[in-house]
Amino acid sequence: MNTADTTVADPRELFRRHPRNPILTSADFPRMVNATFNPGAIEHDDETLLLVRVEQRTGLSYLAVATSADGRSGWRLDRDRVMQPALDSDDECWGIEDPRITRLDGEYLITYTGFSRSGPLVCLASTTDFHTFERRGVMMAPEDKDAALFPTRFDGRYAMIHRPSPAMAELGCHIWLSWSPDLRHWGDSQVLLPARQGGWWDARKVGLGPPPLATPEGWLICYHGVRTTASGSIYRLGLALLDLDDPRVLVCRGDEWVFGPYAPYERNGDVPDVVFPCGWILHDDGDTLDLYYGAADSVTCLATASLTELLDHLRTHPGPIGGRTARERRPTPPRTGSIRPPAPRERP
Ligand code: BMA
Repeated sequence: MNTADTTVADPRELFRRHPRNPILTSADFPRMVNATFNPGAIEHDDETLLLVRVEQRTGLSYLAVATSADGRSGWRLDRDRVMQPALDSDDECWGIEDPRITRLDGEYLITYTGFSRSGPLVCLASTTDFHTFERRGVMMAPEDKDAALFPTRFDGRYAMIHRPSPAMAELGCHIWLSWSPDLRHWGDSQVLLPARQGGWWDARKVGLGPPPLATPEGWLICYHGVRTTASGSIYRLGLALLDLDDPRVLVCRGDEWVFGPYAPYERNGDVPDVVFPCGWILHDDGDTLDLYYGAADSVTCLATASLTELLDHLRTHPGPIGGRTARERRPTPPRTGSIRPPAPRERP
């Protein structure tokens, strides 16, 4: 291992850190803030747009827009392009965090965590320009977070991945999938990707990273897995694939983590040993995938991978799905009168 290069853990790593990481820090903000991390990402107006979580020196977070022509440098922060929490509401009284952006039906849908009086919950906002944001309300009651919408509907219904937390922490925090006809009423919920058990890197807690990405082999999922150690938690990233037409079916889940804290800015910060992506952008070549992530709950970073290599990796590193096989995980067919299973997806 080359200990002199702090950006390359091992040349065989699938994700390569940008040499100028961190690409955004609190020093880039005109006003003093504590940290900027866990960004959502999307292409908008021929630019890369990040919606970064900005933690103020009050401890509460808001969301700020940062744009760049190449997605790597020259980030512009516009004082007026921000989404502030509704501090007078129960839902967001302690800030808003960790946005994921999905383009659907001509608008951008932003799922984010509201820090409510009863803990984290899942909220929705929409925008067409990232100048003004319309609040669409709470979608999942507390405790729930790490939510993102699919960029398509299935048989007319919206699908959302999210992560409720059980009151009994020893049961583990698993990733769920829920359905809605209108983005307000959610149901038909099921565990999609459970935390594994015992010695696994993703044994205690898992949560979705960026929104699902349509690939020829299925919906690519990047999720964080949390390992608790004697000196704290380690947040690492793994991959899984869902069936393109029926995302309830977990087709494959990798065994190893594919990205973890290594560089100093990931190992040191407010919360050490955390990499936490909320957005990724696939380039026009259909292969270059830019992953935008928060490091150590302090700064915003970029790592790049080849989609082909990620899919190859999943093919060659299949792991246990979490105790049950994909077939067993498929819900029993609905009885007469209940909601129909999703039909083939409408292509994004
Ligand atoms: C998660 C979220 C993230 C945070 C991570 C590590 O539960 O709250 O916002 O980055 O923990 O602290």
